Amino acid sequence: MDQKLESKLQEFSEARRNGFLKVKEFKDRGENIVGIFCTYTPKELVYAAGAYPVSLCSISEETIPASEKHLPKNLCPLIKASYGFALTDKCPYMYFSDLVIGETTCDGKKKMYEYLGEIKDVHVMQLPHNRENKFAQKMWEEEIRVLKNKLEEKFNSEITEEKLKEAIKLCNEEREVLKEFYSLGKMVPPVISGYEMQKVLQGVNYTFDKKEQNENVRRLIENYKKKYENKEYVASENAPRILITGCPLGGVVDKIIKPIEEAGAIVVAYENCSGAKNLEELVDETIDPIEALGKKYLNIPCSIMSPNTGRNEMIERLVDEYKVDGVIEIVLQSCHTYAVETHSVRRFLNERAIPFMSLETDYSQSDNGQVKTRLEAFIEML
Ligand code: BJ8
Repeated sequence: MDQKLESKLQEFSEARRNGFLKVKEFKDRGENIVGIFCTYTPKELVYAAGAYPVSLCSISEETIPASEKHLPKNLCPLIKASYGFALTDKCPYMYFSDLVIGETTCDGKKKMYEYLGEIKDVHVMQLPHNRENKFAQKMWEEEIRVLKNKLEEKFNSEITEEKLKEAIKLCNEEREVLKEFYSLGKMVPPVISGYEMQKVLQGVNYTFDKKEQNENVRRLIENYKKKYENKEYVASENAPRILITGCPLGGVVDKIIKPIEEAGAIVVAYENCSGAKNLEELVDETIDPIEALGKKYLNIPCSIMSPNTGRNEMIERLVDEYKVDGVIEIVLQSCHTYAVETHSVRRFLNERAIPFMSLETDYSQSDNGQVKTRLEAFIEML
């Protein structure tokens, strides 16, 4: 790999750690930080309030024992880790957040926010769970207005229509660039590994200067395109092509993506929250900004919605566009909504003769061997 490309990738891989220093620097110069957990957060409002959103979804098991003093053991590791980091003050993003925004997504998260509210200033948005309900869109728009008021009050800053439109433009530009980046996965033979792709997609959760980030991602895209022209592929055109779906991957990238690619397959697309689910749809810049935010965010096809037909439709489209040979679903332990939805995804893909496997795991290392064996067996069968 050429040095420039390697150093850019390194920057994204280390974005979370580098961001720790940045966030302190920002606080020292009086900037406001808002911690967010979920793809449903309309982060445009945070920018429009003159603050910076930062992702709080914790991705290591380090603080899980501390969180289990208050939370049950059989709870999703993402929820336990997030709460654990707040409890132990070990995450600078959480520590420096002036406000934390949560949404009523799954039961575990919304109950955890009650305890988190004892440690931090937490604002919970009431998210409707049936987007087909005729009141859902209006209700969600109201929730967006309530958040707008909260941010204005908290940061003593008026969110004008102009500022909001500007923030929408900024976030759409980021989405467009990232979409172009992950579309590199369409190339046959592949020029980018799923592991590298994931590092970049996660790194952007911890960068503050979005204009600089966009330029860096554009440079990466150009570099990978050159590699394609020079026939510098990372796998052969016959390597099995994998789509990842399911829960957020942050805490299990090394456990899942590495063994898939070490077994000779290549992850070409992510349907989950670091990929298409979050980035495919833009916010409409031609209509009222609150209505546009309401539409975009309510349309996210997460399993906490019921019904959630959008997820299977998106998987089908990605399978087609990225020439996918097999779909692997990751379910974090005790995530009921994804675990229940597994049957619907399996049935949908079986009907189309698309190989599918679902894998339940957590943040620990104890099942590494078992996970690797199952992944290898699936890939061998493709
Ligand atoms: S939009 S995927 S970030 S809710 S915390 S639901 S894993 S039991 S994170 Fe999520 Fe928003 Fe949906 Fe994306 Fe399951 Fe764990 Fe709940 Fe989770």
